[in-house]
Amino acid sequence: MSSTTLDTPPRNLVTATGGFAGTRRNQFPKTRPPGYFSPDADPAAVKAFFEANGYLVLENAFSPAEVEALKRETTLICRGDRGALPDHPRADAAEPDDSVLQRFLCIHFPHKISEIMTRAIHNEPSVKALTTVIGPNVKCMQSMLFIKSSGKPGQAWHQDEDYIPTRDRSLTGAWIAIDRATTDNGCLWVLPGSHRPGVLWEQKWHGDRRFDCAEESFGFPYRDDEAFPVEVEAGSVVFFNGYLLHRSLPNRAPEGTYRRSLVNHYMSCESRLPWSLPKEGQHMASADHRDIIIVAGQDPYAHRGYEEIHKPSVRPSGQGGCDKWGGKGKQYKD
Ligand SMILES: O=C(O)CCC(=O)C(=O)O
Repeated sequence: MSSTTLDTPPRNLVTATGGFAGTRRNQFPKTRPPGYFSPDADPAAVKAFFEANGYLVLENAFSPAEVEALKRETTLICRGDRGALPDHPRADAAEPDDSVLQRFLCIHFPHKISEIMTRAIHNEPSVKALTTVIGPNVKCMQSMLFIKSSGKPGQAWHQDEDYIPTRDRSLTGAWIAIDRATTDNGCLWVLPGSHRPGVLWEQKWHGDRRFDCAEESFGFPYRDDEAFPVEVEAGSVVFFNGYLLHRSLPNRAPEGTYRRSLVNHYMSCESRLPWSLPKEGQHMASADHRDIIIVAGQDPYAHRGYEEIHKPSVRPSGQGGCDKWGGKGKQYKD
């Protein structure tokens, strides 16, 4: 994976912080590793685990009915029934759902066209966890809906702050499992504790068919065999810090199965969000992307107003090449 460029940190990255503190309802995986919490868990334990490891799992955040609603909505979005998607005409009513879903790896900004996806951003147990790990004032700026049918690739090692920069390192992903996620169907893998150095590692093109068009971070002092597979039940949410190295592998489960997940990104309201270029005459340091949703507390910059900037887009899976995502230099090795 990577050459060592920093002093190698202790190998046992997961601290002994108690991971389970609440009412266990499901039995998957049968023995929960540290870091799996229920919505009634002690916030101090949640915060301690997250700060030490850079991730945590909140089980039963979404009810089975809410998960079913997200599943149905995913199909309607892919069919084009919630609004046009670039380069993807609305599906013919006669086309089976499976055939439609297989056209997509991921749709960015689904909340822009879907009330159900927007509602998920405000999911109560998730917001409680977010205020525990981020602070009282929380905003959301992005959503991504992964469909990932069998055969579809994963995403190489990366840190989300490489793409969505905050000023206070508060970026937090909330990865909502719409299907049970396992190592077979391409669950998330994390390098526990890798957020702590606060370094954004360089990135390069990987050329590896296991992964989509996004580049891969390299040069960090962690090995693949230190990674933890975050296997979760549908309805669980994996929270992870924007500096945490994470990846996912392809869905290798039998044909006709999916690993759907909705990933929403949040940060503190106190931080400006230098995500889009400054406006004319504006200094880079005052740039503040205002296409945001306040989910908790106060927005100290409310006087700046809010904007609608993003529209849904379809993320390339790499199957048709990566020309539209990073240029023509990106060739797969095979
Ligand atoms: O769900 C996946 O496969 C990858 C998600 C991811 O890397 C992210 O949300 O940053």
